[in-house]
Amino acid sequence: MKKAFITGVTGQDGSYLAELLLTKGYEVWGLVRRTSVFNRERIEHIYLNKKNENFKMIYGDLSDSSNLSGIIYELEPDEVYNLAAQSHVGISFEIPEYTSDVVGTGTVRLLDAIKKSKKKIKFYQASSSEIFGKVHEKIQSESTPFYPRSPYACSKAFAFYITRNYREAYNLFAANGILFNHESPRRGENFVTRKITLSIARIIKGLQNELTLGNLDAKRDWGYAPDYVEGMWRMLQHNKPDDFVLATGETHTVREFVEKSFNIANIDIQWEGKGANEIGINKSNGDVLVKVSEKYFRPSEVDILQGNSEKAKTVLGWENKTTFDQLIEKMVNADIDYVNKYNFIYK
Ligand code: NAP
Ligand code: F7E
Repeated sequence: MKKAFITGVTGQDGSYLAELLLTKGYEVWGLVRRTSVFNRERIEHIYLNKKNENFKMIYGDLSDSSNLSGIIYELEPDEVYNLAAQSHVGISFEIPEYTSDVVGTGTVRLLDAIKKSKKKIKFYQASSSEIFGKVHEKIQSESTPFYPRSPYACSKAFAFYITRNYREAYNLFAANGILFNHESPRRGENFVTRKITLSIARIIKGLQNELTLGNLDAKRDWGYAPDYVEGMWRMLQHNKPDDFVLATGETHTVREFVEKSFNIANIDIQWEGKGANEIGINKSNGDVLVKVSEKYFRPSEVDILQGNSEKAKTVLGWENKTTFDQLIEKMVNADIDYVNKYNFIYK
């Protein structure tokens, strides 16, 4: 039985990856942080009632090197997936030092623990399309130069290079997955897609009046998280360690995401005004449903991302499966169900 260790198992991707590896017969160990309230909603269905004897949790933190070395020494996993991060780009401007420590130095801590192990351990690093930032090429691939635009992206660029360096210097099987945005009903509530779909569900239910956003014109290449964790696993099954882009190849504006999400709820949005004064109105009754606030603008923005995952297709046989419209439909419908079930929380 193969043993995998996942950092960030309580996050969106970690939860889907744990499910995938369990179906493939792995013993899965997930790193969890001590928190004053439990935050294990995304993985509870995996372990409650001893449903999966092969799923185990272990306390730790990417800021604690002795803890990480101890875990690697004790577990001797076959594969390590480093998904833990302070992953919010906007918030990284407010907590840059902490973000660099966890996202950047945290990766070296883990790599160094693996380097010292007697066992040949394969390592996956959750790299990000944010490293392309102010893009040098219209469509970004593994060969596109980096131009990071936030403390988060600068830290991910460092983590990318240190992963490659440990691969070359110490012959580690260490792979970088440069993943473009991927979303799901498990996406954190303060990322733009989930903020939109959850707000729409609350608006329909009468629990919220309007949705306030930042830059409506930013463009992203949005995929579906369960498709992407399959690509992570494939990277570690390949015969040599390498770096791969995973993306849909399409790009859409935040504005488009808003319009299509409201459409699922049979609401047509009409835009009026410009910049911070722009509003989105319900065409049928004139209600203001969307507002813009400068509070959500970033000090330096990534205007557009669009990925080319041809290499992952050719070498790993990985392809994006879920369309933009299917993703939106899944997220809006899941949030409508969620709010119907738990609406008392928001009253
Ligand atoms: P997420 O939902 O924000 O999950 C982040 C995970 O990291 C959570 O389990 C969190 O634990 C954990 N974590 C945060 N700080 C930690 C620390 N100091 N020590 C240990 N664990 C810590 O992120 P995601 O969307 O699943 O993304 C997974 C990884 O892929 C991240 O590294 C992210 O930067 C990267 N990435 C994501 C995307 C995307 O579009 N989703 C694209 C490219 C790259 P708590 O639950 O305790 O907070
Ligand atoms: O923003 C704009 C915002 O926070 C997307 C992380 O998983 O993907 C994610 O980073 C865009 C940006 O994701 C709001 O300015 C407008 O242009 O959903 P986001 P992100 O910054 O692209 C990458 C690949 C990662 O690696 C990261 O870990 O939407 N936007 N209005 C807004 N964004 C937010 N959060 N909230 C708004 O109200």
